[in-house]
Amino acid sequence: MPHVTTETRGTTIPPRDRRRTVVGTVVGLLSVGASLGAAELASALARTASPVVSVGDAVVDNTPPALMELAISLFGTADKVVLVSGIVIVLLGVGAVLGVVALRRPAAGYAGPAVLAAAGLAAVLLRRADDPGAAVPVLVGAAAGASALALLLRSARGRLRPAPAEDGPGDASGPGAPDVPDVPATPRTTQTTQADEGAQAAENAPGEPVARGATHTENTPDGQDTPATARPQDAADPRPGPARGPGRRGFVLTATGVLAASGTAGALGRWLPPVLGDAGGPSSLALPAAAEPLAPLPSGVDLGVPGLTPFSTPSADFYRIDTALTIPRVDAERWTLRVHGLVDRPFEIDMDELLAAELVEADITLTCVSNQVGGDLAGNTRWLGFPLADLLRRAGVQSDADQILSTSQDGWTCGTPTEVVMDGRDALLAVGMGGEALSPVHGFPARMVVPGLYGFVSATKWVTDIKLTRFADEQAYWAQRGWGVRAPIKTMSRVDVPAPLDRVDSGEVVLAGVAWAQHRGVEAVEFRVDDGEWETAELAKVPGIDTWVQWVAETAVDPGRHSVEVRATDTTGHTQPSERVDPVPDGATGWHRVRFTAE
Ligand SMILES: Nc1nc2c(c(=O)[nH]1)N[C@H]1C(S)=C(S)[C@@H](COP(=O)(O)O)O[C@H]1N2
Ligand SMILES: [Mo]
Repeated sequence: MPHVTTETRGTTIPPRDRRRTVVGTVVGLLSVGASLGAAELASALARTASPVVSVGDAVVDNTPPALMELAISLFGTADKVVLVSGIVIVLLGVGAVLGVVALRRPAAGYAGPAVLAAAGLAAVLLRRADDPGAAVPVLVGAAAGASALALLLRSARGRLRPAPAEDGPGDASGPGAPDVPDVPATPRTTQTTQADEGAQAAENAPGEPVARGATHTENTPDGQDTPATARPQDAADPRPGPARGPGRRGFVLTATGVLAASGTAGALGRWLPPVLGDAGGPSSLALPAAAEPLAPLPSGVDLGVPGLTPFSTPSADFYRIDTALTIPRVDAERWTLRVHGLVDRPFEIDMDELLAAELVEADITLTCVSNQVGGDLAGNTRWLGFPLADLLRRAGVQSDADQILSTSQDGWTCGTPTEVVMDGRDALLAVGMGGEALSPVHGFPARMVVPGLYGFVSATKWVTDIKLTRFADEQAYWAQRGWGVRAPIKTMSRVDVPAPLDRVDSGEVVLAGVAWAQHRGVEAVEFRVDDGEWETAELAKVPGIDTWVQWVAETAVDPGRHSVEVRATDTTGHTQPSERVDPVPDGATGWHRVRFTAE
C-alpha cells in the first residue's frame, strides 16, 4: 500500500506523520515499561517498597472516604488490583504522549521522566518517611527509563528517515505491520536528496542531541552508527526503492531488546521478594499452646444447614480489609512491639518474650464497619494471644490516656478507647487464629483483636507500636478521614438461606442465617415472610457473647415470589432498627431482605 494517507476527522495525515506517532508511542510505552521493570527489580533487591505500590498507597491515603466506600463496594477486595492497574495505565498513557513529543523535541521528552521521577520521589518519601531506601527504586527506574528513551530515540531516528518519493510497500507499515525482509546495510538510494537531508536536519532541531553534517549518523542493523559520509557508496546502490531498511530493523531490534529486558526485570522483581522473604514466614513460627486452653466449641454451634455460613471461618475464607497494596512481610525474628506514650513504664517486647508469656484463647467474630446490610465482611475464629489489658498494665497507663493509638508496620494507625480494652473483655494481642500462626494477610506475626469493636478502631494487623494518648490530641487513619472514633459493632443479622433469587420447592422452606451483637450477645432473631407477622427463629449454641450465632426457621410458602426479612435483638434489649443507614461513619443499619421464588 504505497502512498497511504489516513483520513481522520477530515484531516489528511501524511503517512510519515502517522508513522511518527506510532513509533513515538512505541518509544514512550517501552521507556515507561523499562522504567517500571527496573524499579520493580530494584525494589526487590533493595527490599523496599515498589514505587507503584507507594504511589498507590499515597492515592489510597488521599482518597476521600466516600470515594473509598464506592471503590470498595464496586471492586470489593479487587480494589487494590484496580488501583495498581490504573496507575500503570496512566503511566503508560503519559509515556505514549511523551514518546511522540520526544521524537520531535527530545529535551521535552527527557523532562517527562524527570518530572515523573520527582513526583514518584515525593510520593515515596512522604509515604515512607521511615524508609529512605524506598527512593532507590524510583531513581533506578527513572535512570532506566531515560536510558531506554535515549536508546530508542536514536534507533527511531533511523526508522523515521524521510522517505523518497518512490516510497515502496514497506513505508506504510507501522511497527505492528507484517515485516518485509530487510535490506542489508546502508541501502540508501540515490533518491535520497539533499532536500530530504535538509528536512531531516530541520526536523531534528531544536535541541536534538544529534550531530549533523559530516558526522550525521544513522543506525545500521548491527546497531553501529554508520557515518552518513558513506553517501557515495549509497549512490552506487543499484536498487531503487524505499529508505526503510536499516532504521527499521535497528529499531525493531532495539525495541524488542528493551521490551525483553524490562519484562525480565519486572518478572524478577515480582518473583524475588517471596523467595528472599520466605525466612520468617508463618511456617517458621511454632506457636505454643494457650496457658489454659479454652473448652472446645459446644456441639450445636453449627446447624449444618446447606448454604449457611459455617460457625468457624477457615482462615483462607476469612474476609480481608486493609489499606495495604502489598501485604507487609514482617520477619517474626526481628519483630518488636513498643508500648509507650502516656505510661509510667514504657517497654518493648519481642516475639520470643511474647510467645513465652501466658497466652489465652478467645472466640471472637471480627466485623468491618464497611459491611453493608447483608454483606459478608465478617468472620469468626478462635484467636490465640496475650491479653492487651495485661500488656497495658505492665506499662502503667496514666489516667488521662483515653486512646490506644496503634500503628502497623506499614504505617496505618488505629485509635481504640482505652476503657474498652481495660473493661475485662478478651481484647488480645493475637499471634494465632484457627489453630495456626496468623497468615500474612491477617497480620503476621501479631495483630490486635477487640471483641465488640469494628476492625478499623481495634484490629491493627502487623502491629509494631502502641502509644497511649488522648483522642483530643491525636487522630488515627480513618478518624482523620471522617469515620467514627468510638465504633462499637452494631447489632446485625443476615439471611444466608435461601440465597438471593434462589428457586426453592413450595411447601416447607428452610430459612437460615447468622446474627451478631459482639460483646452484648444475641438474645433473639425474628423473621417475617412477605411482610407478614414477625416470628421467632431458633438459635444455635454459642461459646460466648463475642461471636455470631446461626439462626434457622421453617416456613410454608405457596408457589410464587416471596421475600424474607430478618432482625436481631441483643441482650440489652435493643432491636436492630429498620432504618437504612450507610456504613460511613460508624456502621450500617437496616433489615436484610432476600427475595426468592417457590415453584
Ligand atoms: N495494618 C492494618 N490493620 C488493619 C487495617 C488496615 O488497613 N491496616 N484495617 C482494619 C480493618 S478496617 C478491618 S475490618 C480489619 C480486617 O481484618 P482482616 O483483614 O484480618 O479480616 O483489619 C483492621 N486492621
Ligand atoms: Mo474494616
